[in-house]
Amino acid sequence: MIQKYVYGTPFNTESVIADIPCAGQSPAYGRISVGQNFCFSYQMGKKDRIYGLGEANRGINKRGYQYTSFCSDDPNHTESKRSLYGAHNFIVICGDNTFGLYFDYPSAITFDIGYSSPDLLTVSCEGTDLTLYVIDGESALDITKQFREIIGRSYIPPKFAFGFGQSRWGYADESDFQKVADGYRNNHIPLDMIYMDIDYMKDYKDFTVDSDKFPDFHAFVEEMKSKKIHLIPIIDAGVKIEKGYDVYEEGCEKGYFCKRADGSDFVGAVWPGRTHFPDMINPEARAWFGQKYERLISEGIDGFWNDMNEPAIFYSDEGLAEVRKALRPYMDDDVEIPNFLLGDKVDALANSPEDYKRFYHNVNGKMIRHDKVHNLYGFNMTRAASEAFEKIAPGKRFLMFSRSSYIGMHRYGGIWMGDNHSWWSHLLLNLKMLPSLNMCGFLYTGADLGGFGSDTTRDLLLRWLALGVFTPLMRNHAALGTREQECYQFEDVEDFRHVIGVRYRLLPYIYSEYLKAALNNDMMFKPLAFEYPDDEMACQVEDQLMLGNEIMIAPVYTQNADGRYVYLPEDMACIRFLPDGTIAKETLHAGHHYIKIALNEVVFFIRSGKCIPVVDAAESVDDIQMDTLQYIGDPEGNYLLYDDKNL
Ligand code: MIG
Repeated sequence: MIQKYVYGTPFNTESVIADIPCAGQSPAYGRISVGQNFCFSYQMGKKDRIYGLGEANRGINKRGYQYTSFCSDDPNHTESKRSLYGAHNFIVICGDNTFGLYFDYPSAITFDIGYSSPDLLTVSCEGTDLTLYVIDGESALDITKQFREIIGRSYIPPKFAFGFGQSRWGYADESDFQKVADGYRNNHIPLDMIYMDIDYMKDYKDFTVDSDKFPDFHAFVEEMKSKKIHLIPIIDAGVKIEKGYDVYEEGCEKGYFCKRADGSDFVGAVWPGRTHFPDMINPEARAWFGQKYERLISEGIDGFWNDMNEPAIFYSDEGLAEVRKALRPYMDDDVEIPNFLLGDKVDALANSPEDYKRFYHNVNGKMIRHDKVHNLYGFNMTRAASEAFEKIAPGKRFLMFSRSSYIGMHRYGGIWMGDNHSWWSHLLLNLKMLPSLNMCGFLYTGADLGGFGSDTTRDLLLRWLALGVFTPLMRNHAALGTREQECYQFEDVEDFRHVIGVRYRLLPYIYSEYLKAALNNDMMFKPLAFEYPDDEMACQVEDQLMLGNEIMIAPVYTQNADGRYVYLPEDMACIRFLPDGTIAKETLHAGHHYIKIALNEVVFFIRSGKCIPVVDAAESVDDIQMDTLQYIGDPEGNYLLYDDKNL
């Protein structure tokens, strides 16, 4: 049962699409106080576990820390960070009382989950206009499914998007992409996508392609397609200010950019230099921006990733002027400079909360200051694209994922987990975010495998790929200046061929489970606690997940380990994809086991009585031969297979 409570006059975020009558103002759980600001408080039971918050730091059980939903471009996801790129305000309290809460509020909102006081949950925000949904149900999973139902069906990508993709910030011209294509194809490592980061554009102008780097882009896209490789360009939020650049000129003319209080177009610097931000929250501007994707689609492009849409701002005109002024007195040789003053002032320019108060959205003629609806920007950029796709090519599925998001965006695209590092801890963080994201409707997701920032190592990449084998978005991506981490750059390439090959062998399973999760408002990845709520041991597990209805995954996430401890909540078959292409199966009893897992093996567990489909390895999704399909696991098991031939 879902009850809706409305405080003040909330902004319509369109995250919930079901019509639910208002139940008043006093929910059955917790206490509400609305005065200067809004606060929900609830006394947690000693053993209550708190799930949710989508893309957030720390554990699957979120208890013990404080998180703020405020979409942030922060490339250092250390444990102390409280905000990442998304704002996903759904949690489930699981324990003495089990219920769900969704705070539909588009600005900064803080979840103090036993941080200030161990048993106290508070959710508070500065504004007092919001909608709260309280969900009762039989279990955490049941509550989650009810929530998923009111926010609408999750995005379904085209089938090729379940293949493996290679990306790197720095690929610039045809020869760079050709090298990657050859590196994979010549080494027979499977590949379906190569991602185009910002350098394909002409001076970082959205929807342009640099013709010096790509003399005949259309032909190049087709040539890649003939090799069964899809090129997936990035689109950034900011539109370069440049006379003669039509997107800029049209946007100015039609008033489709975010404006300052005085009505002039707000200026923020990003990669192209000074830019304007399309007013994604204004429906007309959104339709206009979305239509621009058609240019690349007409060149044969069928997938995109939307970046910098928190929106990230390096600095604004106003911010820069202030800093220049503040630093001027210290420019003479003989002036003493207070400790850190220079660096701090300059650092504070980027993504400054002050800048988010400097521009406005035009929503049906009403000017809304950006900070009040900040968390909706990335959502609506992706919605712009997706709604345009439907007009440009009705019924066709496009690959689309975004960096920033709000609940509701899951209907339009997926997300990637942003700028992680080549750290073992981020492999585990990747795992932990999967079920939380699924709770909020984000099914098409994954992290930069191998790690984006810092230098990766061969073993980290292999272990990370062995998790990535299971994530719908399976992409290796790295930052400019880091060690090259395409799979063919490392010794014993056959290990990479094998591990990624396992993804293709499991593709019918991954695809089927994805579709089932999307069509049934189910989670593809679940914490063990959701599947075995009465097993106290299972409820503690933070480094294994249930995938679909049949399997459990338990990847290795520590360096130099030859395996790991795994908890089996029931008897299961341990399945081992060996590098020689054979599949070993060993039945294990419920309980704890040390499982040896070599760097070049992929291991997972099938629940008793269940079986899953497996095919032969292939070098692209299109090359998968369905007539090689067999089932592994319990020979008595039944499996419902979903397939779409040409999507
Ligand atoms: O300020 O386009 O998260 O994936 O490679 C960095 C360059 C901008 C951030 C994205 C990352 C991408 C990078 N972008």
